[in-house]
Amino acid sequence: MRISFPVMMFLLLVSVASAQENNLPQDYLSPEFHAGRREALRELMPDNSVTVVFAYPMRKFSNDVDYVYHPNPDLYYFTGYTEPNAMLFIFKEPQTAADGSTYKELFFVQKRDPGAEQWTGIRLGAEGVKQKLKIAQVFNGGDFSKHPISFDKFSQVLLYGFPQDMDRKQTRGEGLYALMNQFIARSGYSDSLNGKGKFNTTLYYKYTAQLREIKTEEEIALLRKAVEISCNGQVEVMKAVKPDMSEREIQGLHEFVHKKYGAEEVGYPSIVGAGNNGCVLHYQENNDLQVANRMVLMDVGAQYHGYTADVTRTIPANGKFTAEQKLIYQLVYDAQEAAFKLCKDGASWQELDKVSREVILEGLVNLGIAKNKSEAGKYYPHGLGHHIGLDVHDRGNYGTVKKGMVITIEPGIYIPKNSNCDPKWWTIAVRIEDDLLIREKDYELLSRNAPRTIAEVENTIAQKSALDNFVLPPLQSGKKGF
Ligand SMILES: [Mn+2]
Repeated sequence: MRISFPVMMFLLLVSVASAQENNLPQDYLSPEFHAGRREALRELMPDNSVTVVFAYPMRKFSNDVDYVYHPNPDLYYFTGYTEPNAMLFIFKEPQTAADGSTYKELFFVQKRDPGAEQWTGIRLGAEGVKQKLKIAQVFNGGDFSKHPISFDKFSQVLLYGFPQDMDRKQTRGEGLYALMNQFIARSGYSDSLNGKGKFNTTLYYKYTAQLREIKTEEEIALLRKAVEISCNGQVEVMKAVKPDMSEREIQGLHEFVHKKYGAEEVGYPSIVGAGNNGCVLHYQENNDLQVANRMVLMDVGAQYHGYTADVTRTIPANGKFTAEQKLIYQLVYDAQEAAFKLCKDGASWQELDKVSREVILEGLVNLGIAKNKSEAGKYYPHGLGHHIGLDVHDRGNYGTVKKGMVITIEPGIYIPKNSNCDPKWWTIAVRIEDDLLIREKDYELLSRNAPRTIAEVENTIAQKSALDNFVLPPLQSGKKGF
């Protein structure tokens, strides 16, 4: 068949356009993953119960601008839905509709709205959720008031409770507040009942922790990627770092590398603290204009498709650790290694913490920084580690470490200015944080690509960086006559 030139051009344009439309990531969690998680929850739930999961609220950034929306990790885990204004019910037993059909879930989502979508982007709507996320019973939020479901008959309603800072006075419309208020009115729930009677927050927390703490293969693939991206960020920053850089600039380099690899967000506000700033555990001002000849503590994690890494490296900005810095760094490193050795299925969190803490406390006493272990404790004021996943401090138990968990091991020593020790130790802050996948007999160090020994760190800083030639012109806007 001969195709005329105009038709050919048309087909070409259509194919180019559709290729562009489809140029999207393909490695999201599958509908089967989410369905499997709902089924796993259902198996744990007690007889005659329902679990309720609400979307997170939108948060105001300024005037008529909202913060970038972050979905409730639980709702994402059970559905894959990333929009606000939604409410999910998961029933233990199949429920019977008026027409005799049965359903195991109900999902109310925000409706399509061309006017709103022109401003804030395409919504899936009920039909889109059915097709894309393969959930059977999906309705617009506005349909909840008409749905005949009754909550009287359930012996237990499992839910998290509502954020305390939410204004729930708004009752009209189809948004999250309307859904919550209608749920409250129809179920008899109130804040004072939270955790009492049939409203069970304890079981909700227990079951979601039990599920989310053990990662499936699909989740591990995303975490592996988030961690690898974060490690490459650490490597590139080590190669590029110079004493005249600012904390903000170093933060930007990490986050540029994350985005270059397609990570949407950081999993928590990036921590880049030079010298004494490293002693602030969750420092996030990052506003020191010159890291100078100090150590820089960099706790930065890429978030990829909802899953976040959590990797910390502490490096000398001028490329060489001082003698004192080396001694402290090596103590933290040894503490981390002591914990690593015990990491496997069945290990106890408490034991991991104890063994590695002992290394640090003893070391600080031996160096004369503290008179005894109890005094040394103030230089290590946090726990050894935590689960990572959809939350950086992911839900899970902290009793036994199990196969399939992904955890951080992050000992640290922080000696602030004016501490009760020789001033030569002051302002030294070191944290080394790695991400581990627990296996039956050992672990996989997911963050192995980030240099960790003193020699590896110094050798990486000595390497050239493409950014060495990336020089921006000085700003003129502060000058007279600009
Ligand atoms: Mn951490």
